[in-house]
Amino acid sequence: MRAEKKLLESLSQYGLDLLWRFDLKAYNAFAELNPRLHPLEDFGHAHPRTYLLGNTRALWQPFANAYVDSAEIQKHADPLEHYIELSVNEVLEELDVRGAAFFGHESGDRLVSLTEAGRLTGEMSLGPAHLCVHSSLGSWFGLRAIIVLDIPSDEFAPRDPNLCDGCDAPCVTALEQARTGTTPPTAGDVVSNWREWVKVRTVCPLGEGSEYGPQQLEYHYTRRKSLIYPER
Ligand code: B12
Repeated sequence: MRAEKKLLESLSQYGLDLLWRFDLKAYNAFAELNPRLHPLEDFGHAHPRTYLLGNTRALWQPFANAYVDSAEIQKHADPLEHYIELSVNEVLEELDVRGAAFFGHESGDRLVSLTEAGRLTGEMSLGPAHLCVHSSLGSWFGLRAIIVLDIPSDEFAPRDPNLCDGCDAPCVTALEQARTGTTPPTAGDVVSNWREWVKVRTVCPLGEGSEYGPQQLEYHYTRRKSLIYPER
């Protein structure tokens, strides 16, 4: 547990404030069934200690401060993704165990399904609008990476909290209204109609009080660099 505490403390300084455990073996079994996914490094353990890393709105200030201070982050095509990689890699290097990180923005052989990892944590439900939903955060959180540590662990059997049971799913109506373009939708479709896409989150009965601030919100949907400055 020492490594876990240190990991969360270090990552939180970068605004990466959510860390949930899940079973890599169960994820790898899911990946085997999906032709686009690949089983992830397990360091030779049946159940290596594995985490899903995410963030709440706490990410914005540390990220915006780092962006203002670093010409390297500023010139990167995707500053937020670059900031997350830099931060996680730095934290992993400081640990006294080996670790591997697989980021949500990677593709090809390194594509991961963070929503499946989310489901396997037992801390959230995968809602009908393809977003993971948490009892207090609603869908107001980002999922960033899977972190595997070279530490043996036990099997971990999650219990689905079934948070969407009994809900009349206003998110599905909002999703249908937001989807004006191609099937499946592209990132470009989301940018061009982003205010409608935001409603998929705001109509959820969960997550009140966890909403992103205005800049973080618009940035996540549009990736417009001019929005990156610390919120006042
Ligand atoms: C590709 C992608 C998209 C594509 C989906 C294209 C499609 N298939 O229809 C587009 C560009 C439309 C999209 C949009 C958005 N996405 Co998206 N997306 C991803 C990404 C990078 C990869 C998904 C993937 O291919 N997984 C691999 C496959 C094999 O695994 P899978 O579990 O079967 O994945 C499927 C579903 O996840 C689904 N899916 C994922 N997003 C969406 C969105 C829509 C509208 C639909 C129909 C399906 C869908 O499509 C995948 C392939 O079939 C993930 C990050 C990740 N690596 O997991 C984020 C991710 C799922 N997206 C996320 C978010 C937040 C969004 C947006 C709200 C924009 C944003 N960045 O804030 C929007 C709107 C989503 C909504 N439902 O309202 C979050 C979800 C967080 C959460 N709380 O659940 C993730 C985890 C990224 C993150 N940074 O946190 N996304």
